[in-house]
Amino acid sequence: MGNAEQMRRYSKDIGIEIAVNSAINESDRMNLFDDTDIFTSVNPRKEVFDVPDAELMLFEGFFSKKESDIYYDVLLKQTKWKEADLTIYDKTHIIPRMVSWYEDKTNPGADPDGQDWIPELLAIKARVEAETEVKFNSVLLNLYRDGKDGVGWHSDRTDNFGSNQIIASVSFGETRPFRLRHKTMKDVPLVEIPLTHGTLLLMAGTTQTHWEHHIPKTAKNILPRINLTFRQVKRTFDL
Ligand SMILES: O=C(O)CCC(=O)C(=O)O
Repeated sequence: MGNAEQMRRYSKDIGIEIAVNSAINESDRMNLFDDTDIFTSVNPRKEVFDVPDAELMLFEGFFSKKESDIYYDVLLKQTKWKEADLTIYDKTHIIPRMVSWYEDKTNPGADPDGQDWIPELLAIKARVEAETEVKFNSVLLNLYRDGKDGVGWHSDRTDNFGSNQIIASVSFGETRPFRLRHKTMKDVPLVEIPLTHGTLLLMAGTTQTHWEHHIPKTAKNILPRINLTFRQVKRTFDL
């Protein structure tokens, strides 16, 4: 079974419609996630971004091509994806992507709707923890079904995550540009990072306080992308 057919089946399994571009033939499609030579290197390519008020570090090829293909397939098929909504000024909007939330049940005040960790997610978490020497207790999975899915400018909430949190972002599937802009220093250039299959991006220090990020939509006919943001959730309670 070719990738296009697999993709159609997975999309049917998880109840989403994925546009199939008839102009892309089967062999091109099978090589879609092979179009980079980063996987030929033994060690991931590491890049530290020299920008004010942020600590940003990228590991391209953090997961090998083989690992990335397996995790992509498993997460696409086995995740209980759901639509989420966002209320702004009393108006509720469906957000253009699907999500799934996992959190340690032992975390005080843990979201009761959190899914149960699956072995593959625990394995990804362990690799990220070994690299960062940080323990994460939760992860948000985002599924961008096609170019119509994206995420608008925002920074990750710091109220129940604690300040100066570290966020470890892992991407599988279609490469999408991840854009960052400084919230107040308008002369600081926009940063654009293509998040390729198997990439790990670390955002630490005051990144969330001073910067916003987004994934733009695109009219291009593209395949799905899965993003995982590992977090350290510390919930606060009114006693
Ligand atoms: O998909 C991404 O790389 C970013 C996801 C994101 O911004 C978020 O989960 O808050």
